[in-house]
Amino acid sequence: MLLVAGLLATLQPPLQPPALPPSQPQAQPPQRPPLVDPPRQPGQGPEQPRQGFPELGLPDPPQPGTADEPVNMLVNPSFEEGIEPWFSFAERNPISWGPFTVSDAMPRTGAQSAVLEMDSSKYPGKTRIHGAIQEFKPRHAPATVGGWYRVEGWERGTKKQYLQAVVILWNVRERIPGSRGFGNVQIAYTLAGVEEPPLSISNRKFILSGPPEPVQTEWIHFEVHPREDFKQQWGFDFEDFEYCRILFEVRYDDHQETDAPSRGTVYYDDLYAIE
Ligand SMILES: [Ca+2]
Repeated sequence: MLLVAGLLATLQPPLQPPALPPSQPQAQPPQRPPLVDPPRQPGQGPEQPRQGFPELGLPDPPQPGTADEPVNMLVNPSFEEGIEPWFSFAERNPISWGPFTVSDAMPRTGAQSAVLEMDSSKYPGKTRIHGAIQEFKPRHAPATVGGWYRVEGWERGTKKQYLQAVVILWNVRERIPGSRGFGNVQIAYTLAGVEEPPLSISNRKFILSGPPEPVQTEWIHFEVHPREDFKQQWGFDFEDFEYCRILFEVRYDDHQETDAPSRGTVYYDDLYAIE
């Protein structure tokens, strides 16, 4: 109907607006408060993509702004500038890691998103991780980390095949309660694909969320609260560490040669980390 109305409107001669006296003052509409950004909304859930309907979509992700607004510590969070400064370990650790790309195939906002293509038939080995990584130096673990992911072509080949976001405090120089000398602490938030912790790593705590099988062909919002979780998991509010590393991943572990292929394409877009 809108299209028809638009066509009709283009066919009709434009109506002349009534002339107003030039000196008549116009009443100003009241200023509305800014819309609340999605990162401030707790929880997670499916969300309709806004592709093609930007004027009807959700508010934009947080941008660096005034002191009252949360500042996203991730640079290039919507992948509009390409890959940098995101990176992966595909070159440094090709035994376990695979690459990711940035493309215009499936943006959530803007023109691009990160693309993680998992396909066990292309790689040997039991473990394969595709992840987009960024590092920064906050004073504490970030209070809030979130963003959107989208899964397509999910084929389960093994039980441990999942999406997760990992927050690592690197080279903690404080005494870590309950530990025996390791220098970094991690929380892995599973986002979809597993119902129990997929690995046992002494300095990594898992916090499980999301469905056992990922929702497909929809952008899914996720949001977690690492600072509170680090305090709960370790009983300590870490402050003296070298930097924080965040990884947004899709991966599999313990994939056997006799298993069916593990496949899936995962897009990430509009990621954020707020101190
Ligand atoms: Ca984008």
